[in-house]
Amino acid sequence: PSPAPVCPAAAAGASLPVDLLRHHTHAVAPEQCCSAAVQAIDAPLEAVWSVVRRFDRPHEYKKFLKSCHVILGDGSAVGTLREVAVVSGLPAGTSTERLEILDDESHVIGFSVVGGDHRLRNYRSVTTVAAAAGGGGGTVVVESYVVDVPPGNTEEETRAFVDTIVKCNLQSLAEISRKNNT
Ligand code: A9S
Repeated sequence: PSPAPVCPAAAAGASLPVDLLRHHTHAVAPEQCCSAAVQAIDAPLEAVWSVVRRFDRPHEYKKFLKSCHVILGDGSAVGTLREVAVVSGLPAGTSTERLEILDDESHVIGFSVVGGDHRLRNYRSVTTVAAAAGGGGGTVVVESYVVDVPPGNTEEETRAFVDTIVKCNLQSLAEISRKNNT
């Protein structure tokens, strides 16, 4: 395969230290698209990370998911597979996802979609959690992704669909993290 271009999603996390920023720099093949979302959260890093790091419990904050079962691995080792069930009303039933990175020191988690009955082929995302600059005790979460553009859809449509889901998830994460902290 020819060398893939680098995703400009990295720009969205521009205020991150470079060691985190590199996790948001994705190779993007032709017929793929990528993007990133940033969420400031009014809760300490550990309150946010304790929710995000649970690869076995994504439905705790992702409201489009109704359940999750670990089908291979222990839930926190790279290579762990989970199968999530999607709430009704979405063009999907289940998704099979592989844990690609879980770093409790740098606060990085990433997974890839390896199967399921939905249209987001080769979805891959990375989420980083960092203390907000300025020492106010807040947290900044950056989530970036790359995915195949489904046949019949445009890049813009795909980004709009996925961005909506990712932003909803991050808002829900903010709410739960604040609650956990009070
Ligand atoms: O779960 C995530 O972190 C992010 C996304 C974009 C998940 C998308 C999804 O789970 C649905 C919500 C079901 C939408 C998948 C894999 C496919 C969809 O069509």
